[in-house]
Amino acid sequence: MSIKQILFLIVFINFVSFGRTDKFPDNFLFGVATSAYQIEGAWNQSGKGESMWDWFTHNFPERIQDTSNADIACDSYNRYEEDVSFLKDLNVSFYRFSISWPRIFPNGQNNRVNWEGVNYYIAVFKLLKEFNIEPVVTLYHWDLPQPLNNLGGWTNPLLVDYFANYVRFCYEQFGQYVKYWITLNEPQTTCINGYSSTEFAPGYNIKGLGFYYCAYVHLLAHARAYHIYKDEFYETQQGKVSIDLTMRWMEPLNKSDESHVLAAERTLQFTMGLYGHPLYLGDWPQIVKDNVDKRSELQGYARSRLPKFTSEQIDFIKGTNDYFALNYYTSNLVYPTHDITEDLNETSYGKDMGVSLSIDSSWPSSTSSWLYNVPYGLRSMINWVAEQYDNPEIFILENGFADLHTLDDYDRINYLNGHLCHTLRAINEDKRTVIGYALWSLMDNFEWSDGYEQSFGIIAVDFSSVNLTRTVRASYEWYKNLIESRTIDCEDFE
Ligand code: GBH
Repeated sequence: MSIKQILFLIVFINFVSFGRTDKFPDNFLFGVATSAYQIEGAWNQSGKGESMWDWFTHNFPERIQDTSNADIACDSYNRYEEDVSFLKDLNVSFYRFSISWPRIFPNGQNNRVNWEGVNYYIAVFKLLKEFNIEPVVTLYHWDLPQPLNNLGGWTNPLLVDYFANYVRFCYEQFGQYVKYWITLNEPQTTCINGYSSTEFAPGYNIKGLGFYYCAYVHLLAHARAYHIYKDEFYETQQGKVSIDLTMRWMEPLNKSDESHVLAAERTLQFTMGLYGHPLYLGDWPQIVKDNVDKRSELQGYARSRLPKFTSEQIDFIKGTNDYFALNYYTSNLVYPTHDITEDLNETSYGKDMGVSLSIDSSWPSSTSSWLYNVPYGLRSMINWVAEQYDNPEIFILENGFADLHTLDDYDRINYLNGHLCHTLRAINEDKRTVIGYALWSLMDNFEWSDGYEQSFGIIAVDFSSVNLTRTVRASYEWYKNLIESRTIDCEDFE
């Protein structure tokens, strides 16, 4: 045993036997999260159509660390009963999972419905209901039907209509089971990694344009999905609809340097604000308009690289978030690099912001290159969102830690403990409304461009075994205990 593990045990025993600690509010919701492409497998089983991630991993295996794909993944499509039994054992209040659009509409459109796929989700809903577990449902977690990707995917405004038909069908079929809907997962990630880099599907590196067009189409699609629910389903189903937004907290590299403080704020506006501002305040953030319009003009573009919303669109999008679905994993340090009138030969959103990002060498790393353990960043993020958007109800829907498949995952426990303590402080000391927390993830799964190399689960999955054996980790027991006691030891997490 390492010193760290011994220390953990002492803390753990102390925690179990004396139970003196901080307590979560009685109505605070604890849950876990997954997504369809990452866990379901059965990529072409029972009538499912091809998704853009199927296409991406099959055609560009070299873009995935271990050249793998999610053809089988955790095979949850066939093993959901086992997975739900873990949820029951954990005693979570809710389970966040996503519906696969191409499993419902194999070619993306509603002229052909795959009823086997529909029945699969109904079976999951029924089982959750039997165990009193609230489903928190993501309608889209990156698995776009490939025929729609062929039409330009998230750069094509027609996608708004196709998405509308798909979500209407989901509200009709599944709405009686669902109180919390999420329209789209992390558009920021899709638009950066998928449309401004080759890293994620579809891998279209449309520098300086993809980032904004993709955001524009996502926001319109979300607003459409929101209005459809309000106009056609809310009266009978009484649920809430939100878009899931993710952010790294941005800390000025030098807090006493005003230009660093401004650079950090600018970065927050270009990433979280790009979505939050249209949703809560109307239209793009002013700094985004100023910078992108200015640079586009200086670069000789006939029109700004930032698509304009009409005033009807601004009104249509504003006010369409019933709660603030927030994912938080990590933080960055920010410093300014250039004036936006400089470096004009390079077209990218990074140059539009005029900043560079780094990390603090004191932040503990994970095995994943981008993920550092910075718990106070979550509290800062919650406060930033609350201040910018007039105290919305915040629902943390992803937070988690990567390692290399270890069962004694004390680093993960440490990460989760710190983030939950900072969540509690945001509630108790900062008086913010945070209604719940979803741990990413219930189990190891296909981690996008990292394949199966990085594991995020509190349940380990042996991907080399025939039965895809699930084994609980130390963090699983820790989380189970936390859910039961609703208390947490926060002494070490200042
Ligand atoms: C979430 O993304 C996803 O919603 C979830 O599906 C995923 O499994 C989980 O987190 C863990 O990654 O460009 O250097 O940042 C979190 C945000 C954005 C983190 C893309 C990884 C790629 C490397 N992710 N990022 S980098």
